[in-house]
Amino acid sequence: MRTTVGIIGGGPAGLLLARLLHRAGIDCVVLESRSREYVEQRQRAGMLEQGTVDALREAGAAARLDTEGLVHHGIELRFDGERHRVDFPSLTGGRTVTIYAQTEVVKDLVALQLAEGPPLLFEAEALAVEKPESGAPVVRFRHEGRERTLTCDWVAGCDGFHGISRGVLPAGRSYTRAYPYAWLGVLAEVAPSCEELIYARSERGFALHSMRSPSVSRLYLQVPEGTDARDWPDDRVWDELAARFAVGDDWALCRGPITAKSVTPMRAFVHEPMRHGRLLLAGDAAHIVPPTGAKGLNLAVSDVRILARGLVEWHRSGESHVLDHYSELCLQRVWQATRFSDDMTRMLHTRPDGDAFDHQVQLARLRRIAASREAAAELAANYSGLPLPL
Ligand code: RFL
Ligand code: PHB
Repeated sequence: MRTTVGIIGGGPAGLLLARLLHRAGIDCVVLESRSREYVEQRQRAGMLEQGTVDALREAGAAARLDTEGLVHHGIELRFDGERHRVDFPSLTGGRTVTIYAQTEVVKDLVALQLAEGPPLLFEAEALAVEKPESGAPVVRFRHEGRERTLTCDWVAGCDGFHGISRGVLPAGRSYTRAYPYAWLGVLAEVAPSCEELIYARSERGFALHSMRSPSVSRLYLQVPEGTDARDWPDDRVWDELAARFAVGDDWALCRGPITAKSVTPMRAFVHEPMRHGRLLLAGDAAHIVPPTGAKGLNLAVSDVRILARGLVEWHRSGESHVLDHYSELCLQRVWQATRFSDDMTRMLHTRPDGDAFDHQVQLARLRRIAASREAAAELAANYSGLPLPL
């Protein structure tokens, strides 16, 4: 097989890249190791920045997002029994965010891809990328029991944190941070108890109230690293959430049947550079952030926007100015998002070795956001999404 751009991974990064290239008349092939059912059900992100929504619109993939997405104008911070709302439009010159699950973004992109092309192969596992320094890199992959090759002009490694692409790059430099706690995430068949997301800091630990639709809630609890979800029966989850969200008024948490439960470790990772020869990494393949800032999916999309621009420029004019600066262009935004995610994580979680000093400093940070327009505006600008560097 031969194509212009070989895309490894059919998550949001790979699927959106394929769609943007297809719209620009550039052919590509997407190889996804898992089945369609698996990628469409994998529970993950829910918050889309304005720039992510715009990119999906530009890709012609926002029809359902525009009708079913929930536009949010702010978030609520809860701490010390108080609540404080951060209003995005008034602090950022009109920006909003949209709640629309990653599962739905993936379903929409897969449906378009299967209907209009370019080819998307499920259960096609990339095994290696050969000759990335040459003008014709080759992806070796396994599909329907056979080993095959895909010869490309460029290869996009969009295969997530556990993929093979990053390992093809020469050593480079990696930065990691492991946080000493994890998140227990649940999906519940109950109307959200709030109109906007609630980020709660309590002495019992962090809790987040998010949602998927007017009838489905998504909630998270900080739990110790290594927690087994089976140790958290539904009543225990609801009791702990209610205790962490408690405020001094008549707000109440609505309970309902829990349909999914999973534990996610909290870590940050950045690999530099994001390009080697004709292999370019995008999304979780190159970097991950703790989910407290809701940045992972949004960063994957901003990498892909830059990558698509570079590939379109190269295809139309033979120029590779954007591709030559791909890594620096992406990493500026990646490090800003990593910094923001780290700040939010530290401000809201209780450390197992934390003491009264840590507790007071966290509260002082939260009170500063509640009291100062400048501090709130800084949070709002980062949360709703910093501009693309081009
Ligand atoms: P993905 O989604 O991991 O997709 C990579 C795809 O590559 C496939 N693959 C291979 N295919 C072929 N050959 C191989 N050898 C392959 N190896 C792997 C995989 O099967 C997969 O389909 O990466 P991508 O596309 O870069 O997208 C990144 C996002 O998925 C991720 O950053 C977000 O989900 C992170 N995240 C959040 N991001 C946000 O922007 N907002 C949020 O609110 C948010 N909440 C979250 C999150 C992540 C979470 N977890 C579970 C880590 C909440 C949670 C709990
Ligand atoms: C989600 O809806 O899954 C979600 C929202 C905000 C976050 C993390 C996850 O910070």
